[in-house]
Amino acid sequence: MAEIILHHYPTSPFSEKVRIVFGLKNLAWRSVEIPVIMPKPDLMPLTGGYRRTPVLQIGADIYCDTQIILRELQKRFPERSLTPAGHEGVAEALAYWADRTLFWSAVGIVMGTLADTLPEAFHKDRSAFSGRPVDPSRMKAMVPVGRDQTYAGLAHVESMLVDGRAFLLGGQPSMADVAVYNPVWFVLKRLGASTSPFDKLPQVMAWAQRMERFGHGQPTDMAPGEALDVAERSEPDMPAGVDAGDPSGLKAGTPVLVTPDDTGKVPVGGELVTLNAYEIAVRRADERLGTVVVHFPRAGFVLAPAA
Ligand SMILES: N[C@@H](CCC(=O)N[C@@H](CS)C(=O)NCC(=O)O)C(=O)O
Repeated sequence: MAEIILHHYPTSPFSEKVRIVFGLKNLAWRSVEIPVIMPKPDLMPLTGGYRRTPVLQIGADIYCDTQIILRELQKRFPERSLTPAGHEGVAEALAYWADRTLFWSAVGIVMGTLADTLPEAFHKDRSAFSGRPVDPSRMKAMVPVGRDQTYAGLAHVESMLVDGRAFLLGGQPSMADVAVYNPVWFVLKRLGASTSPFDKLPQVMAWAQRMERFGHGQPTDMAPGEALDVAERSEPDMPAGVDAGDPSGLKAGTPVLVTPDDTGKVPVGGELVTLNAYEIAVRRADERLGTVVVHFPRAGFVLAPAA
């Protein structure tokens, strides 16, 4: 199998969600550091426009969004499963809540507290990314809201752990743990362990330490150009195909656009090759790289025929 390449940057919490899975599964991987803000000229040829962080590359297959990244890692490396048998749906649903709700509350604490230290270029980039103005005074005003919502969300996690279990769904870590760890890690790394409301959540703090101990597996740096060379000389894997009974009625080979429904809403165009309840994949041709297949999760992405 081709090497696992993660395009990411150290301070990215969604990247930490993937790095901790590398640790959990004890994987060797290649690390390509990408810019924190646009432009990302060495990433765009791979994704066709998707700009968010992280992106996973395996040969000429490109995985956008941590939902599909984790699904693919789980498929290729089933040992130390992240979806405990009989609890797959609960693990996925809790992870989706953490990604889409808890995460933003934690962002409110971190970004509001650091607002005055962040450069103007960052505020401008994140305004375009989120589709609404991001300015220091608004961010600072949101800190109490972020704190309270993080408290309300993590109270559920605290109550899950209070019976002495090591991880959210039992004795082994699952998708739910790595997804909740993402925003928890973000606050603790950027602002420290005394940040409110973490002083009120002893079980969550002890659990976060258990999670941190998994580490990041074995990363080796890779230059961005080398990752592009890997894609250029690789062929994408055989796609899973389009479900005949898919509610969209779309057929394999249809030209489509795939766009995140929340942030970084840049459409990626290509020919539909995979469609099911969990995944959308498109084949696209890049002038330098040749053919690549770009994979997205179904949840949280808008799929439409290209006009
Ligand atoms: N749903 C996406 C969210 C990814 C996301 O929002 N990542 C942040 C960084 S942690 C991002 O893309 N920020 C803007 C950027 O890096 O350009 C996922 O699960 O991968």
